Amino acid sequence: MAAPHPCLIAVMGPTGCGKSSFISALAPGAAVVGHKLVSCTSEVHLVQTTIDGVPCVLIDTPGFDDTKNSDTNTLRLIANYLEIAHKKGQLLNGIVYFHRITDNRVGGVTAKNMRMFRSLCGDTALKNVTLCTTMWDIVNPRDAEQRETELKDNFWKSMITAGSNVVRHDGTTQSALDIVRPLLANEGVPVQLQEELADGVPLSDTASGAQLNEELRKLQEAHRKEMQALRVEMERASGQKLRELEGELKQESAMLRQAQEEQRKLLTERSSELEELKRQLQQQPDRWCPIF
Ligand SMILES: Nc1nc2c(ncn2[C@@H]2O[C@H](COP(=O)(O)OP(=O)(O)OP(=O)(O)O)[C@@H](O)[C@H]2O)c(=O)[nH]1
Ligand SMILES: [Mg+2]
Repeated sequence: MAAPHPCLIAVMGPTGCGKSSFISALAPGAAVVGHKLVSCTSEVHLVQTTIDGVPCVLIDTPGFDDTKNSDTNTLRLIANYLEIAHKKGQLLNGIVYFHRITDNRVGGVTAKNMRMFRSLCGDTALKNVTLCTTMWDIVNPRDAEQRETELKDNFWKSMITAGSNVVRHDGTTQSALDIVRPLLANEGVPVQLQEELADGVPLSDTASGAQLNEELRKLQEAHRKEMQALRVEMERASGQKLRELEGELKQESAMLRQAQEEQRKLLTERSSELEELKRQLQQQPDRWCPIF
């Protein structure tokens, strides 16, 4: 008889919010925790462990706005892993989405990560989602509680209504276990991205692909506006100031090209990447759970 599927838990959220630390608390030494301003996890990492006797695979993912990887690469990577697992009939028993309670507003990168997560997850899988806040130890408790209430009443309201849970993680193994234990009993669900890919929808046309496309369009618009403003300023500048503005214009122009390149890359076929990933996964030495 085939071995039962292990429990599959994806860990997602912006860079530096404590995803790998959480996994390390459950499987010491298995995940790489960052200590610098740059992103640490730029690849998807699979961590195998046993929790209360239940074999588990934890998927450590990079966040969008990773300093080492483009958002397009991040989405492609996550999509490749999720597609392979789905094809093998392995659904997600839990998805833990991380958020730093130290963030005093949900804007920029934090908001982008939430939008990307929502479009990737869809609605059906929300019952298996745990929204987990970290960094409670370095924030004024009253401010943090106020932010948590705001998240629950606003940004996370529809997710909570659809069955998502909100928890606090204090960094300890006990806290990580308390968060994961309820997920072990969940029935697996596909996320929207997996269903779309299984239906043959190209990544760029999936909800998360379309969301990323929109993020890249807005980014290009912002760079174009900035370049326009710099050109106006340059007309009145001379000497050192002019050279500085020319440098800034060059930088903006490079960032615009990069965003355009990312948009193009979103459209390119993934079949060879998928084959390469399958080959790599099959070569893993201790494949006690053939999910991937
Ligand atoms: N004070 C405090 N620091 C934390 C907490 N959780 C994580 N950290 C620290 O935050 C930094 C980033 O943590 P990681 O676990 O690497 O974050 P990540 O989400 O995996 O980041 P990426 O891999 O870059 O996406 C590390 O220095 C951790 O030690 C927490 O609850 N409180
Ligand atoms: Mg990490």
